[in-house]
Amino acid sequence: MTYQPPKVWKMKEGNGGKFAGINQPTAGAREKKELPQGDHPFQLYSLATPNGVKVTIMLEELLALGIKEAEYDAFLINITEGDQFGSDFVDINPNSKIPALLDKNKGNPVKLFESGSILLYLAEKFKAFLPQDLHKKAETMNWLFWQMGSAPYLGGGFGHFYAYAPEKMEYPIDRFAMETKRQLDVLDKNLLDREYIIGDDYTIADMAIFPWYGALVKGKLYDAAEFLSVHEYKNIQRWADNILKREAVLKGRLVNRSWGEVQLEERHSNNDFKGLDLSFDS
Ligand SMILES: N[C@@H](CCC(=O)N[C@@H](CS)C(=O)NCC(=O)O)C(=O)O
Repeated sequence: MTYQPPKVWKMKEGNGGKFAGINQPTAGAREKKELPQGDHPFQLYSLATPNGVKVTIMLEELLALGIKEAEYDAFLINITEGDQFGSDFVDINPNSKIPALLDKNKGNPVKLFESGSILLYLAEKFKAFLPQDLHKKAETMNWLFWQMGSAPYLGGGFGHFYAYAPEKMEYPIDRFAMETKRQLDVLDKNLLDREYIIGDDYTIADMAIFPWYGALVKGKLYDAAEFLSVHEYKNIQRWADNILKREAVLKGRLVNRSWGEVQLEERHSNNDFKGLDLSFDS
């Protein structure tokens, strides 16, 4: 390692690697830009990355329960084009990251950002996928917040240095591969005698964890299945296979997907899934 940090860090052209075009050390809107709005109670501005998919799975699960008040319009936010820095988006999420959700809430709108916060909001609003029992609720929260705190090591740490950084560097790849495998082992041990993350109940903890760790063990993240020996995590594999049987999950993964063979850039009703192969990439 030959790099010597200067006394004061300054942004250099291109030092954001693959995401150099969008990363800057400042926050706030970069341009005035309106967001479209549909007729449904919820307006989602997102992309089918793991953080985005958590929310679309939840919305599709709520609709599958017959909760019509959870109907939503999903609009595409193209983060490589910088849509997350438009003024309307920043007004909902000052952190400029997908997912962002607007609950029209009968004329008294609620702005929502951070996927964990959105899951919790929806679970409480519709009294679904969050057990009321004190112990079960506490455990759901534990695992929801575990996901929010852990996935940045998987994504921003391991994924960034293994898949995106302009050069392969042993130290960070080693450091974050070890941490990612430790996290996988935590999950695998937890799932040893449990069907779902907290036991018998399928909750927002499963919806938060699946798009990251389920995708990872199924070889869909960073092309890292062999490198991380994901086949060893038998309990996570079984859990992920089980979750992938849920139609709401298959639908949720597809919403705001703008790449690959099967795409659905915007979603406005259940009809939008007609004719699409929901089992893509499974
Ligand atoms: N902790 C946030 C993370 C959101 C996040 O990192 N979103 C990424 C896509 S997965 C994003 O919008 N990146 C755009 C950017 O960094 O400018 C959440 O869970 O909602």
